[in-house]
Amino acid sequence: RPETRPPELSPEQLIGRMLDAEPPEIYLMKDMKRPLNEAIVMMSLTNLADKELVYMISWAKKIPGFVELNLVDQVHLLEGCWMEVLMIGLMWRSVNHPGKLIFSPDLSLSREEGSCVQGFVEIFDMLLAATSRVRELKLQREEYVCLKTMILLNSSMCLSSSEGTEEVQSRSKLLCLLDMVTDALVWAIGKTGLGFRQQYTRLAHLLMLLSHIRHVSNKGMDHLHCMKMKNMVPLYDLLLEMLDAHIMHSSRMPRHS
Ligand code: AOE
Repeated sequence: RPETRPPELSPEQLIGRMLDAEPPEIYLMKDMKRPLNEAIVMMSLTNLADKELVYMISWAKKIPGFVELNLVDQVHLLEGCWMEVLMIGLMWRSVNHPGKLIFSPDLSLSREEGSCVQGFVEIFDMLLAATSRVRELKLQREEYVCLKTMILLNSSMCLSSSEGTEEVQSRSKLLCLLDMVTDALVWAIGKTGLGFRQQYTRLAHLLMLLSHIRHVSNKGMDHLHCMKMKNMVPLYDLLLEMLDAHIMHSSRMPRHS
């Protein structure tokens, strides 16, 4: 495979760039009146996700090499990973608050508060369990940004892509980027001062987290589709339009939903 990596970007520098790309904290600026009901919680979560998705697009564009991929690949990657990226962010924010999910600094929910939304407790418990695992592993910020970028870059790995020269080039760029992020993660783990054996078992544990996150994300998507049927997520289509315009300049991709 051709080496397209800019030699000046060391693992340490790549991590620096990923740390710089981190999205800001989002405040809802609404005094959450309690007790919460289903409509208030879902409206707040949708509102939050709207804002986060806009930041997510800017985040992805700041990942070195992402904007050099072809546009169709950029869209597929974001489409394939947005819920997982939201969820790993949520786990990261919640890691020091056992039993709670910190959706934003002004919207944290306990399991009981979550249970007012139909079908939410199941997802909630999976998110809490995954967050506990993150806590046990004592995930470091440097490792976290690597994992999040891996979620993005890996999200359409098993989608068959066309065989045109541009597609093949973009695909090999993508694989090269993923290798760079892997090197960065290995470097970050190496910094923790663990022995060799513990370093690669840690690498395995961190990567195994990603399969849980994919699982919870799939469950969350199912749940979201149920909610949409109930007309609880009114901004969904609006947001889709906005994102299409944002990502694609000239809209020529088939819209799903
Ligand atoms: C998790 C983390 C977080 O920061 C916010 C949210 C808010 C909603 C939560 C979810 C979460 C956790 C799982 C929940 C879900 C509601 C139901 C589910 C609790 O069980 C998610 C709110 C989602 C709002 C709809 C957004 C539609 C986005 C469409 C995106 C898309 O199709 N494209 C093409 C754009 C992707 C580019 C970024």
